[in-house]
Amino acid sequence: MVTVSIVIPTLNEEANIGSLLSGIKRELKGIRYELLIVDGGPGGHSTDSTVAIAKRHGSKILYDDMGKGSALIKGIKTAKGDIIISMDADLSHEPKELRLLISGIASGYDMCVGSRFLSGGGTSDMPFFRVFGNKVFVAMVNLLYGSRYTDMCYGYRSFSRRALKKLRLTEKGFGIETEINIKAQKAKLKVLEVPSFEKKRRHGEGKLHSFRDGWAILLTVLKNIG
Ligand SMILES: Nc1nc2c(ncn2[C@@H]2O[C@H](COP(=O)(O)OP(=O)(O)O)[C@@H](O)[C@H]2O)c(=O)[nH]1
Ligand SMILES: [Mg+2]
Repeated sequence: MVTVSIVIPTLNEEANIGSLLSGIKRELKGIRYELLIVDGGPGGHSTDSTVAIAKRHGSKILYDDMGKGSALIKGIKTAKGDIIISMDADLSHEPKELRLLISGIASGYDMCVGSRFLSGGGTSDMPFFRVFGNKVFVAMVNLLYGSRYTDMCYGYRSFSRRALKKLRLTEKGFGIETEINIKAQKAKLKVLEVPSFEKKRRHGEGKLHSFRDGWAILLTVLKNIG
């Protein structure tokens, strides 16, 4: 039977994580899966009860001290499932889309990426300048690498474990999604974009800083050339 690993990077998400994990459990009844929380960033681990709540839900806990990318890479290394899913903890990603992401891999794709810009997708969590910045990065990557993505910096995705392990990921921060898109294209992975709706973060503050992280994403786009 196919097993699924859901990898969720967290930093102070106590107000969101319980509902998220309950939602995932409801959605995945009848499927074998593991929940992997990777907690902590440059300033340390979560100082709230994120980890305690995740443990109560039966999640495995890993710790990291760098950033979202580095947390995801750690989670991916530890994941045991045939299908690996990356998901944010802030309730922006709807558990009801999980089955579509799982079906894509079960149907033979290497990677299934959620896109907010396909019909059926959307976002209520992106101010105009972020939509603009995202479109610039999408256009650059498509031009430089010959891909046809419609979205770039979105973290709701599924992968076949075998394909993902080929990518040799290194990005420590919010450049991780961009690095994955570029390396998947270079490795000629079979990629399927699926529409996804990104809801507003339910509680707490987002950790992405448009300019600092935008700069890091731009460097990611450029440094993978060649
Ligand atoms: N482990 C870890 N998780 C992080 C870090 N920064 C953000 N996250 C998590 O990554 C996910 C997306 O972060 P968020 O701040 O919502 O970014 P945004 O949605 O792009 O604005 C959430 O689950 C965060 O808790 C970090 O430094 N370390
Ligand atoms: Mg968010």
